[in-house]
Formats: sequence, C-alpha cells, structure tokens
Amino acid sequence: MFEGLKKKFSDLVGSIVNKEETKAEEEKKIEQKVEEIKEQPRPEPIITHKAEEAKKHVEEKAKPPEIITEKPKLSVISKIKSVVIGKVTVKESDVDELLEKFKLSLVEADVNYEVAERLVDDMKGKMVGQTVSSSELAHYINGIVSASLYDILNKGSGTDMVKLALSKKSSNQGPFKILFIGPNGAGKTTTIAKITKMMIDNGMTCVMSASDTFRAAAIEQTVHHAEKLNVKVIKGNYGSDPASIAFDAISYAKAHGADVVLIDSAGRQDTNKSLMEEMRKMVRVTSPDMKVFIGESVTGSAILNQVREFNDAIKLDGIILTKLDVDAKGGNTISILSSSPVPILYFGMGEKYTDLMPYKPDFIIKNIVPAS
Ligand SMILES: Nc1nc2c(ncn2[C@@H]2O[C@H](COP(=O)(O)OP(=O)(O)OP(=O)(O)O)[C@@H](O)[C@H]2O)c(=O)[nH]1
Ligand SMILES: [Mg+2]
Repeated sequence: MFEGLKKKFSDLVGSIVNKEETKAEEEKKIEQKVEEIKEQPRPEPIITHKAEEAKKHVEEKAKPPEIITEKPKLSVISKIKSVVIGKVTVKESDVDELLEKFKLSLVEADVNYEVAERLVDDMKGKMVGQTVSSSELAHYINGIVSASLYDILNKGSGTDMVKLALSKKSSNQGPFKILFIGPNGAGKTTTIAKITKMMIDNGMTCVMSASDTFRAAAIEQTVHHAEKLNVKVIKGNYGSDPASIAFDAISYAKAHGADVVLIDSAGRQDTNKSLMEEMRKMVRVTSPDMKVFIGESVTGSAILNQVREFNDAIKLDGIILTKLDVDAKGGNTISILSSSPVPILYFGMGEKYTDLMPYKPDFIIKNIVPAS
C-alpha cells in the first residue's frame, strides 16, 4: 500500500542528500584546485635591477606577520575538513525549490493541495537553519518528514469501540448499538463482520441486524457472515422497513442478554433525500451508541463532502476507512485523515475478518517514510 507516496518521499530525501553531496564535492574540487595552483612554481618575473630593489623595499614593508601568511592555509584546511567531516546547515534557498517540486508531486499522488502545502510548510519550518552532519542527512530528513506527517495526522486518540462496549456491558445498561452507514460498496457489511469478530475476541456476544433490505443478496451476505462467526442475525424481507428490523435485533439482544448489536444498512449517497430520511428514521428508532461512517480510502477528497453531509444529517461518531490495502497512491488517505471533521477509528486492510486495525498515525508514517 501507499507505494506512490513512499516513492515521492524517498525521492525528496534522495534529492536533498544528492544536492548536499554535489555541493560538498564541488567545494572539495574548488579547494583542490586552489591547492594545486598554490603549489605550482611561479615563473620569475623579468625585472630590471632598479625595479628589483624597489620591489624588495615594498615587499619588506608590506610583509605580513607570520600568522597572516598562515591564515589562508588554515582556512583551506578547515574548509576541506568541514567538507570531509561534513556538517550541513540547511538554508531556505537549498530546499525551497525542492520542496516546491515535492509539493506538486504530492498533489500528483492525490494529496489535496491545501494539505500538501501545510505539510511542506511544516517541513520547511523544521528544516531551515538546522546544522546536521552530512552522513546523517537522509536520516535527519526522514525524521523531519515523519514529524511533519505526525503533526497533520495526529487527531488525538481515537475512540476504542471495544472499551466503550465493555463499559456498557459492565454497567448493565443494555446492548451497545452500532449503526453502520455509508455509500454503496464501501465495505459496510464486511466491516460489520470484522467488528463482530473483534467484539467476540474481547468476550462479548453479538447480534447482527440485516437491515439492508434494498440491495439484492444483501441479506444473504449478512447471514453468511453471521453463520461463519456463529452469531445471531435478525432479518426481514426485501423491501421491508430497515428500522423495524434493527428494532427487532435490539429487542432480541435485550431479551437474550447480548452485549453488542451491529446494524447494517443499504448503501446510500448523501444526495438521495429519501434514503437520507430513512437513515434518520433508523437513528430515531434505534438510538445507537455509535453511528459509524464507512468510506473507501480510494474515494479521495470527495469522501470529506460525504462525511460532512452524513454528519450534518445524523452526527457521526467516527469513520472507518476501508481498502487501504489496495490504495497504491496513498495521497487520498492522507487528505482524508488530515482534514476529516470526524475522528477516524479503524482501517480496513483486506477482506479477512482480522484485517482491521485501530487508527494510528505511526502506522501510516511507517508505510510512507523510507527507512534510513
Ligand atoms: N481489499 C479490501 N476489500 C474490502 C475491504 N473491505 C471490504 N472489501 C470488499 O469490498 C467489497 C464490498 O464490500 P461490502 O462489505 O459488501 O460493502 P458494502 O458497503 O456493504 O456494500 P453495499 O451493501 O453494496 O453498499 C467486497 O468485495 C469486500 O470484500 C478492505 O478493507 N480491503
Ligand atoms: Mg452491504
């Protein structure tokens, strides 16, 4: 995943390091040239006797003290030393052009322009004026990239669904109810199965509500997962009211002391007024503890508009971003993560039940920043 961004970051580090190496090599060459010229025997000037005397006189007067004649030598040595030992002070002019190019290459990798700008400005602020040993330069720049990414991706610690469900279980306040909503094919039903597995692994009993009564084979898909995970599923007929199926699932869970109810729903676009109204009704009828938006990472910045619309309609509690495993570029994910008005809870990383991971910026950074 994220091969696109990884390559961009690695190219940037490479170009800064190469630039510094080229600079150092050029300086070294210049110093060598200076030494060569100094060591070349100088042709004796042809001068007349009088002129020779006058020259001697001028030379005697102008003879610099010992220390001054030594100075150029020392400074050449220390310059060469600095090139060989290699300390680099990063100047704005050194990185300006590279970072500008880098910003555009991030945009090419689908990072939203405003996010790319924020990231690059942050990197520049951290880099310029710092003195670094040139052998450590790649490592140092990777550190800066990681720190800047962390700053834009860290949105505080995400909600731990398992903790919340366990706490409701221990307070005997009835089942923990989660409603999953989002656009068509984003991975809602698959994610419900993954969350169910996670809840089971943490000692909780679950009930699934097959509340997508709209799409062909949607009920069978939920039933299939419920059977594989060995949990109860409540279902109705196609075309029936999804809210009433969810209500039945909650009643079943209450009657049987189940800990978590996971409510599926049909895929919908925020532009479909009647489906958005149906979703509001599901919320009114079920009073979920969490309303979770499921979105595909590859959708890009468009997802942010969807999230805003769904959030306005029912006040979301979190987002699960799916299909990161097939997100080759990575830019979309960065844009969504850094600009989402709603916290990101988990990532979907594949089709297996265990392919779910809590959102941590470090995980993203590790997948983008080249190891140095
Ligand atoms: N690679 C990958 N595929 C996923 C992931 N999550 C879901 N899928 C696949 O995406 C496809 C759609 O998943 P569903 O769970 O049916 O999506 P949905 O949102 O319920 O779809 P609708 O009910 O039609 O709106 C399926 O083929 C899933 O196996 C993921 O994290 N990675
Ligand atoms: Mg579905």
